[in-house]
Parts: sequence; C-alpha cells; structure tokens
Amino acid sequence: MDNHPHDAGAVSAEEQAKRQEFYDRIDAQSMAPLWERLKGLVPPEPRPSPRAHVWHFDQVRPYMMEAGALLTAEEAERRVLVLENPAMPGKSRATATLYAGIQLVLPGEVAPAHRHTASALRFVLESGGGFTAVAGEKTTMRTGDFVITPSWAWHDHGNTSSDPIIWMDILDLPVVNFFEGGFSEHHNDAAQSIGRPEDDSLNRYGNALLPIEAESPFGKSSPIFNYPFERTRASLVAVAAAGDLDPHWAATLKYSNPMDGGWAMPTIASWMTHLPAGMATQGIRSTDGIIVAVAEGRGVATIGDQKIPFGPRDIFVIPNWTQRSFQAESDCFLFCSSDRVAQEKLGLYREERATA
Ligand code: 1HN
Repeated sequence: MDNHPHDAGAVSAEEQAKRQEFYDRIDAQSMAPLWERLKGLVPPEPRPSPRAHVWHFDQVRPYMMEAGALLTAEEAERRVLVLENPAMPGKSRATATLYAGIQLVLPGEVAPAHRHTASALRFVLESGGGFTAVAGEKTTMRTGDFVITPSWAWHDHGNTSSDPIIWMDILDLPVVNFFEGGFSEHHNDAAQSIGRPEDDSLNRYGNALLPIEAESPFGKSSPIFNYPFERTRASLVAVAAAGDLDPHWAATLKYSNPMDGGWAMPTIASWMTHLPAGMATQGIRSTDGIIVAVAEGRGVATIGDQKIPFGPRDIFVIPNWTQRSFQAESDCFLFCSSDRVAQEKLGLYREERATA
C-alpha cells in the first residue's frame, strides 16, 4: 500500500530512536511492528523477482553433451542442467514458482524409476525416439510432444534409439516446497514393469471419447500423458487458417484434461501459441510467470523493454506482470507453461491487454 493518502509527517531523530529501541525489545519476543512491514507485504502491484532471460539451444546443447560424457543417467538419477533465473541465483527456479531444467538421455541409458508428489511436464526438444514410462505405460517422446508425469506416478525414462534425447522439464517444486508438503521414493527396479500397450491412455482418452465409466487414473491430472505435437500443430494450423487470430494471443490452444475441460495439470498451465509468418501480436501482461520453449520458427519476443530474438528449441522466461508481445519471422509454434492454473484456483489471476 504505497499509494497512502495520509502523510504522517516527519519524525524527529529522538522519536525514531525511541521507536527503534521498542522494535529491538519486541524482536527478542519474536514480534515485529506491522507498520514497518506493510509496504513489503502488500505491494500495490506485483513486483516480479525473475527477469526476462533466454537460453539459446545452440549454446546449451554442447554443455548437455559434456554432461553426458561426465556421468551416466543412472549415476545422476536425472542428468539435468537446471535453468536458473539469473535474478534468483541458487534457487533452482526459472520463474518465481516453477522449476525448469534440460535433461539428456543417451542411447541405451535408463533414468531409474522413482516418484514424488511434485508434478512434472516434459517438452521434447530433440528426439530420435526415447521414451518415458508412467504408471506402467510407455510412450515414445517425439520432438514437440508435451508429456506429463502426474503427482506420485512412478516414472522412468529410457532411450533404445541410436540418438540422444533432450527435453525440457518443468516441475511445480517451488509450489510444493512452499507448502512443505512434498514426498518422494525410489522404485526397487530401475525400470518399472509395463502392464499396458504403448499409448493406451491416449487411445482411451485422447480422441474426444472417454471410457463409459471413466474414473480419472491420475486424480486431478489428465489421464492423457502424451499430447503429440503432430496433433497440436495440425489443430493450430487449422485455427489460423480459419482466420481466428486474436490480436494478443494469435492462435492459442490450451492443453486440457478431457475429464473436466480444465487445464491438463492441477498446478501448471500449458498451452501452445501459433503465429503465422509475419504476424505481430499486441502487448498483454498477466500475473503468471511464463516459460516458453520454441517448438518451431524464428522471431522476436518483446518482454518489458527487452527484445529477445528466438529460434527453434530456445527457451525463455516472461516474468509475471511484464508486458509481452511476439513478432514472427517464420511460422512460429511456442510451447508455454505457467502457474496460471494455481493462481486461478486461488482467485489471484489477472491479465491486462495493452490498448493499441
Ligand atoms: C525429476 O524426477 C525429473 O523424472 C526431472 O525426469 C527433473 C528435478 C527435480 C526433482 C525431480 C524426471 C527433476 C526431477
């Protein structure tokens, strides 16, 4: 509450010293004066901790391969380089509320099975055909696929192809750890046993059909855990071809949970935006901090007063309550994730469109 209408006036040095002496005494009793803290506790508008930042894939990839030569996926448990927002060093966060990293699984490797209450998503950056197994079912991870590991689901990754697989991980760890409610455990076997055909859940839940007595196998998370890029891309191309381009959102479709029509995950919102070549969007800002991975295309993102040129597989951060707009040099497909779904559930989400 910075915009205080009442000016309390100046305080003499003597009064100030007296107050300070009081603050020091109550500090010893684990108490503090709210009037000294109020401004920081209730800012008039969001004050983002993260800053806009880009990791260019061409620069990141050699470090991934170097990590690949240093240790095996099994040794590392997960061979990941954390994408840490430069304004929040040591926090393992890309935005205020989301963890992000880049993971490498080399041919023949296994990232051993474990589970945790944190939810994870993968966005595949480069793949000749590695896979993940989730709760007894395998799915091949192809470039551009959006893959979910629901809370408390056993998961291991493998790569039986002859090429490395590289993907971006996003987890809700900062949220789970804020509540200090997290659990995790290791599986007895490196790779869990597979009990169903590949892509069984996509076939049952992913064609605008549901089992006649559908019960959500993953609780609040979508029963689909691979949303193939091929399908998402085709839908977006059709939406753009129909002329449905929002000035701020271009063509944007959210990944949804077919059980309830809401977001695919309970804590992380994900969507894909398509800008046909030449399109420039108008500014918009929203209270969610966003991580963007470029599935296809080249362009420039304007984030606050920063211009960030991007190309395929680059990853960048849009801080909360910071104006964003995009300019597409070629047809762009942008994968985006944020804490929007959590903010919506808590009644906190707001957005504001710039007037042209
Ligand atoms: C995790 O389980 C994975 O399963 C990736 O691939 C990154 C970062 C922190 C905690 C758990 C994975 C992770 C992670």
